[in-house]
Amino acid sequence: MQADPVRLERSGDIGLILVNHPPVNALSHAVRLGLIEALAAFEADGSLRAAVLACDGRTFIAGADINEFSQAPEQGEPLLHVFLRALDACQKPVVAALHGTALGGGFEVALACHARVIAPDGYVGFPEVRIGLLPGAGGTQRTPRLVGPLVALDLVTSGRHVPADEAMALGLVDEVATDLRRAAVARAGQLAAAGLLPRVADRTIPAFDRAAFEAALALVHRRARGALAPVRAADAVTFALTSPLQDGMAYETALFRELLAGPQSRALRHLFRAERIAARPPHGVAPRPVRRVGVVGGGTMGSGISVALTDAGLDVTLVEVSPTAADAARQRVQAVYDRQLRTGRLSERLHEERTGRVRYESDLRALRDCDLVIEAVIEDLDAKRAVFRALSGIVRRDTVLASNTSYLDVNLLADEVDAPERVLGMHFFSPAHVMRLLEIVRPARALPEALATSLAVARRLRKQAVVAGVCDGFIGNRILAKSRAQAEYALEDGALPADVDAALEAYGMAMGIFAVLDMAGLDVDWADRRRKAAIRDPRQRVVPVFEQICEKGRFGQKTGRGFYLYRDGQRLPDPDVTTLVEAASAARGITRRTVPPEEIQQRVHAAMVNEGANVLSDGIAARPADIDVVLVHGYGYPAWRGGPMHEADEIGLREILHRVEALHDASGLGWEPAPLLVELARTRKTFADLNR
Ligand code: T1G
Repeated sequence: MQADPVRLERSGDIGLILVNHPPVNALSHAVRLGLIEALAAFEADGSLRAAVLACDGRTFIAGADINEFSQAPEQGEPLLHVFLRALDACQKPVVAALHGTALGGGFEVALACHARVIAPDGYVGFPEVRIGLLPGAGGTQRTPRLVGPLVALDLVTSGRHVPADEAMALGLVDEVATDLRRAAVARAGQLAAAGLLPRVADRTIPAFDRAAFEAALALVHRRARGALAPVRAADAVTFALTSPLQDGMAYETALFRELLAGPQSRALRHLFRAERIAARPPHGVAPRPVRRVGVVGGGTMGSGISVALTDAGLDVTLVEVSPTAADAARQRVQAVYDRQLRTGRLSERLHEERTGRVRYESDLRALRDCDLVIEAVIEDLDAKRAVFRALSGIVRRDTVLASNTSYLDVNLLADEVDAPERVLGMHFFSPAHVMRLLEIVRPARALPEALATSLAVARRLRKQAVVAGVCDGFIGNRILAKSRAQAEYALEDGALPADVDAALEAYGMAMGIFAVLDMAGLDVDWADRRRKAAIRDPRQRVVPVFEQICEKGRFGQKTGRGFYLYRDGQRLPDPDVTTLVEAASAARGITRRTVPPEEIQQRVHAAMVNEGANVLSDGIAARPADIDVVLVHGYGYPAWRGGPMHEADEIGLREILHRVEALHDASGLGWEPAPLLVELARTRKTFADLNR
């Protein structure tokens, strides 16, 4: 049993209430109990005239202990409110010393203190909405009193982390101090000497622009796309504008309990754990240090990967086939940074530093000192083989060699090098400097050190890594191919692209499947579909519309027409596509019908789950939760649904099996129920049982 996680020490006549509960000083039951006891001891000690509340380790309290939420409610006593009420009643000043990420309940504790001092590299925030909750210990009521309703609304509904300098500018903290502990002790002494007890709770809501607040509220509702927590958090802030603090706290608690008991928070807390388990490195294996990274190929992906690596502080050398091509790559990287500068997302200093940190070469030998090389040339096996063969004679034997391929067999690339155990796939998603998902593709001979190294680089890039086995499409694209097939079948059955996309967006997807295809460019997929057509069983049901659109040279947004017509920045139904779809129905002898949105949603979801079960059986994904992480972070699956496999458990696998059997009845070969799904349904087990 760990020693008491909270202790009371002193610095002269200033008390130090210190929390030590690794890894993030979460407000577990023991910590809450310790805080109550330490505060009482501080108050009772007449020789202490003020106190500082601080934490050991990497961060100030980063929030409530998420693991406790799935435990029985009685575990929750004493609630955080008990400690906060004791703080409110305290007759001696307590100053919070914030470092690392003072988040959620941690920042709510800080708001109940009499002042807040933060380290220059510290952050504050309310990430509760990211796990389907809202600040449940006064955050929605104190924050509008401290910094006004508009800032409060932004913080509690976005969940974003606010850096120290912005927190100071907004008035969330009172001081930014490099010597944090000393500054907090000094401030506590000053408050005591002045006899001041400034409480956020004593403040009233400052004057604010009501029209701006109403507009911000409307934006929260629009952006929620089915997520409940941001909307409820906005309700709580709105309630604060016209209610006494205690009434507001009671209302906030009611909303908090409603969300905690609901499916969305269960789903988002599932994802919180799943993301960390998916990215966990092999136990006891040290990653190799990576500072210099080579990128081969400076097209859209190669330049995007170079930006992601540069943003993470790595030294990047990008190699293209010629000086002209290398310069074109430089221009692509430059364009990304110029846009960030123009839109104010990047300072002049960082713009200059980052654009200057990438080297552009046209000779692979420039990569000889690299610790990692990422190949991002065209999706052609021979072209990639040639790169790996050449690299093998240039880089060190322990340099990790990774391919950005989206479906090719990485084992075949490993065959080309002298030390195949250091070869794997790092499948980025476009745009590579934006999309969080990174599939780490592990071929048969890859050593744990190579895997650990690529996972460490993913973490450095702040990417969400998921390890995949080698198959056509790995995890995400393999599942997407099946769900997209169902979307195309729905066209033949009677729907139009706009109907399918509307149904999927109503489901919470960021964008409908056909709109995404038009945005990415149909030509990208066309090559892949031709490749698959060459190896596909001719008895499988295939809808010809995609190919027919491509044969007209229509590749989506970039040509002004694809599944939709693009005019004056608008996406419009294309009558030509309607004609093609109707002809496809006729050719298959289908009498077109209205396909209800729920049917489209269920068929697409069932297709994902069934193929996900096959992906698991084939050992391509280690656990169902990894599949959820891939679909949420790479394919716009609504996070508040937890991912397709989690959602299947929520619906029930017997029902899911019935839906898959219906797909099989309607579409035949290639739609057989996955044996794993059949087995789980038969034995009344869940995918969650496989996540352990
Ligand atoms: N509870 C329990 N464990 C937590 C935790 C938490 N709040 N936060 C992190 N961990 C574990 C995590 O599972 C991992 O464990 C390890 O710490 C390192 O995390 C009342 C109700 C703080 C920014 O939502 O955002 O307060 O996998 O890998 O990348 O109103 O963790 O190693 O075993 O993420 O450096 C609100 C969630 C809670 C913060 C650090 N707070 N955490 O990121 O490390 S609800 C949050 C994070 C609340 C109040 C409400 C991040 C981080 P393991 P990590 P990191």
